[in-house]
Amino acid sequence: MKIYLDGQFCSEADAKISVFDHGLLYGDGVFEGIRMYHNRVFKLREHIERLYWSAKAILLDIPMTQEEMIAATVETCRQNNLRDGYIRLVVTRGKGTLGLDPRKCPKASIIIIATTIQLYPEKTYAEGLTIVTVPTTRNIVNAVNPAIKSLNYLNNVLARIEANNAGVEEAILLNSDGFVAECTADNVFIVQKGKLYTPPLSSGALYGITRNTVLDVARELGIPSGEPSLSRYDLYIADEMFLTGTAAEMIPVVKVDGRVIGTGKPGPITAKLLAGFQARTRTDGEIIFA
Ligand code: PXG
Repeated sequence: MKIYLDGQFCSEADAKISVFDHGLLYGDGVFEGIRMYHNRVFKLREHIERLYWSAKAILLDIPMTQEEMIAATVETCRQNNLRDGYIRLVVTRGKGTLGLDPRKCPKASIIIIATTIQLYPEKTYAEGLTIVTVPTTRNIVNAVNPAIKSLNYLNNVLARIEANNAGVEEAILLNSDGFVAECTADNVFIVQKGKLYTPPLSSGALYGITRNTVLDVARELGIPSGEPSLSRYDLYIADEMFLTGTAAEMIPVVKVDGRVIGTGKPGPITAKLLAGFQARTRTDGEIIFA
């Protein structure tokens, strides 16, 4: 595996950062997870834009332009001879002192890892996930805003531990008002009487790129959609439910907190949206090998 680290490609063994990097010491940095499908980096421009928005929000200066970052990401896929797979892009505050003041970190570090991933077995996509809501609440927007894709994922890790303790693969986090925000690494959708709903961005959900894609596909298919506040009750009485995320893609949910969703099987509107999503992965994104 060849890893991009600060402008150079190196082996995994040589891809090292300082123990004084504030990404490690304080979770001070930002990241993206991106997919390649069929020789294209899916929605690369959108991911890079969001990375720079996250960096802007924490006043982190990324020492290259968005176009250069796009080129470096595509080149990392080429160096690893990958046409399908998963990219993890990390920008840390860089090496500093043991104090947390970011002014002591003169230069951000950029890491690009391109590899393969399968988050869930095929069976789970066919049969659907069982999930639970967990006690850990989504970060409030005026603390570390959950819209920032920061290296501070401890809130999400805690929720994932609670899912593990409950014997399930994902967790629904509610916001401090008690409404559904999202899962630990995915946005949430439900279908009710032919309409598609997902929590609003103000709920504390990430501005998900897969979420946006699914809303676009719904518009294209003429499926009405809305972004109202959703409570656990709304999930329990949904006809269909699924999660969206770059790594998980679109995954059906068939049980929440012991309540069977709809028929207990992935639903027909989920299937239509999935087909539309898969079609887009063939045509949308930067080409890797010309
Ligand atoms: N919510 C959160 C909190 C996320 O971190 C999503 C939603 C989905 O967003 P996109 O833009 O990918 O549709 C994410 C995605 C993983 C993994 O391994 C995924 C994410 C972060 C960390 C790990 O599945 N991000």
